[in-house]
Amino acid sequence: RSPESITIDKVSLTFNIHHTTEAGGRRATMQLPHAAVETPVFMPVGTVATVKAVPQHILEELEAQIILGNTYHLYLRPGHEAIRRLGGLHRFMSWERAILTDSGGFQVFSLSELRKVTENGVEFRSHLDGGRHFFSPEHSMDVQIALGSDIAMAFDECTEYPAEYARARSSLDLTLRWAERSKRHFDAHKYERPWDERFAGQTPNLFGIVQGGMYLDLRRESAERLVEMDFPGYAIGGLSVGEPRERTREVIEATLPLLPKDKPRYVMGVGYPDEIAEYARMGVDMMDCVLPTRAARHGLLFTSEGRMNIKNRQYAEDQNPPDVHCGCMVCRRYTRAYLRHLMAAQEPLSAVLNSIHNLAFYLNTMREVREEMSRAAAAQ
Ligand code: PRF
Ligand code: ZN
Repeated sequence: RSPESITIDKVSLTFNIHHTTEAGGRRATMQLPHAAVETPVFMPVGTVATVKAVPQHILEELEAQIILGNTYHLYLRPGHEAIRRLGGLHRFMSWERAILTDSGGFQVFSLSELRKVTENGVEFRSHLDGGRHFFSPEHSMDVQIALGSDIAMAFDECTEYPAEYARARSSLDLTLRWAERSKRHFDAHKYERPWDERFAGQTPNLFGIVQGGMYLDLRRESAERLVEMDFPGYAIGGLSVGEPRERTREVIEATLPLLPKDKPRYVMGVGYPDEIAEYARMGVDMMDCVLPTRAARHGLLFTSEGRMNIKNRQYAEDQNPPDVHCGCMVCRRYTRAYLRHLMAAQEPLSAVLNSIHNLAFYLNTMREVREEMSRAAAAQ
């Protein structure tokens, strides 16, 4: 439909691996339409076109390279057609770096009310006003294409935990049928992205999502079927749904070798700082999590000495920075006593400063893993 699609069809994602480690980790550059992303990367979550409490210019200063947006939320408000008319999500929120959008499946399951899952899709009521809506794989693709993200996700069902084998099996089968429908519709319509000069000849990229609950044979089948469909990247979904951490690691460890080595691999919705570092060292290239920003709003700070509840009385007259080993813009300037006061007084700045530090901590954690990989490669 777009005149560009007739004349140009540029590669929209390249993944250049610089170093690999014995443990299977890799340092790479993923080139997307809007930006290059150094991996392994942590992606801050910006559900409703904002990473809660953190303005875009500060995300840039923190060197966030790619952020998440959510199909479910942006479809409900302000609406994907409005965002398309406003030039796409990047222009709407004034973010020039990369954006990944989640397909809405997971959010429908975790947020909406009165869901009804059928072969065709999911009927649900909005968590905002109770209005009725329907999401199908095709509709999720239309919304993500209208947003103009760099990476779109297949429409999947995140199998709940715990799930019996038969339930995980039929949930996976549905997700695989939805993956095929997602891909077919996406490929037919990806040129209908909003007009954006950064796309010149390029399009969003669609990633497949491995499901299968905690059953390794289902995970294998899921990975194999998705690899046959040939996506430019693959996610591992259905984790961090209440299972013990050891299971999460086991599923990731079993699934990674089944995914193409030369394509990006993304684990959705994890985890604590030590977990994201561990998974990156195992060969996970991308991760996202609401934890740094959500915990920040509850006064929980991640530091080099572990977790710290800034509400605690013991910090009332503590003049140290939140994390003595962190050089972020918050730790360079403010004290624990001040952050505790802001929290006690329920001041909005509390959420801002806590979120900035936690994001800095997550982003620095991944930067250190990348540097560690380069040092290991240089020493060989
Ligand atoms: N599927 C999708 N998004 C997700 C997940 C999933 O399984 C998870 C898993 N916790 C987080 N976000 N589409
Ligand atoms: Zn800090």
